[in-house]
Amino acid sequence: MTVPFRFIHAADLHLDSPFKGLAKAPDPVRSLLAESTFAALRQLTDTAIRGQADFIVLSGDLFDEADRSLKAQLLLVREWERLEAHGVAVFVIHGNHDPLNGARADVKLPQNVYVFGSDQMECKPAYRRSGELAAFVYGRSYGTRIVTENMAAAYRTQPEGPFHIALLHGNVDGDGMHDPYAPCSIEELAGGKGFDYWALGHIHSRRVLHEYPHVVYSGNTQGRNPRETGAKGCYIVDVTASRSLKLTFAPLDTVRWLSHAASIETAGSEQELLQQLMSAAEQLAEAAEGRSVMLRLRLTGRGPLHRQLSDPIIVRTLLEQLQQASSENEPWVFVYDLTVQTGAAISWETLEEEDSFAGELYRLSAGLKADEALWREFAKEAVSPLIQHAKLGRILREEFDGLPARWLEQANELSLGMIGGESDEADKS
Ligand SMILES: [Mn+2]
Repeated sequence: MTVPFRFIHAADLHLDSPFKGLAKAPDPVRSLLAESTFAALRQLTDTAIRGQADFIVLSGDLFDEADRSLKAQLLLVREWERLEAHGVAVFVIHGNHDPLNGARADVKLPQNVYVFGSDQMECKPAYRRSGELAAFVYGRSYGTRIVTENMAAAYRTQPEGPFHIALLHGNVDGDGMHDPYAPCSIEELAGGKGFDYWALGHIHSRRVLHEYPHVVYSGNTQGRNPRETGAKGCYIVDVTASRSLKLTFAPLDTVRWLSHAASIETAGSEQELLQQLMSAAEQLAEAAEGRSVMLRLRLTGRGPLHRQLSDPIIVRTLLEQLQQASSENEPWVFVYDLTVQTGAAISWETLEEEDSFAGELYRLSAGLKADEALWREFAKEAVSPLIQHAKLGRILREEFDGLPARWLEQANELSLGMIGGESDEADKS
């Protein structure tokens, strides 16, 4: 038996992230993004106070830079003081973005905050706000930016603890998208080490890797780039007297990054497509529940507009129109990118039988597709007149064996799309 309690697990706050590459975005977009990591921090405090959490664990990368910005440090302390006033303790480890050897101002932390050192794993008791012992919290910070040893290997539980929460900033099971810091395996964490909850940081997408014992990445608190899509926030963890756990995700983000695929199938004109995209953006904004949205739109599918969309001026104009329609009032939707992945409205079945140039081209490419050596030879021959060209020649003299196979598919799509467009024009005249 243990006393029931509630804690919050968050990680990777990356306070004061710079949001590079948005020089062309309008001012309201850039300023809301610049403040978004701080807004998420305030939301975290509010969530803890409103939800009457007993304590918070933060699993590394609180700051974006090892040399912490003064603003980030001061705002963090202000939020921690708010938590102190409500009797909420905070347990912190630092990660690869904010190791303990980074430069910082001489900022005094309030009494309710404990920052784990980097020499070895330490253990601290965590109490309910009413005073009873709830759990033991274990952690170890990064001393320097790069930690390639398995930190978890040296984690040990203290026998008298009622519930064991381990804070670890690291890469479980070698996620190739993230640096291989403090590597360890899920078997190791979920196996007989005796911890009840591994509060992980480092991987920015939210994942529950195991239950009983729980091995959990809370993900970061605010998306920071096009790869970090969807809701971002923290887990509220309720532990009952019988030691069963309930995890509730609480979103903390103020700006949400989304990627949306829109088919061009039913759009008969550019104007119609623009209308469809605008209403798609509106729906996504509604689903974001009052948050602003950074939106990438991907045009997909086959349709009559395919040929027009191969013109970059048309795509840019559509994007400008979408951008003008948004980002004026908060919450805004800012379409930062419009990607075209469409195909021509071609009926492959008809083409296969068709007695036409397009039909012949289709049959040729179908034949080449079936024989890889043949299409590479064909490609080589097709570009041979360009070999004499000063710059192109250098590229073309390279190995043809290394050409990606999708090029054949793309060439097929492109050439048939162009021919299809021409015959459309002919029909109209
Ligand atoms: Mn991080």
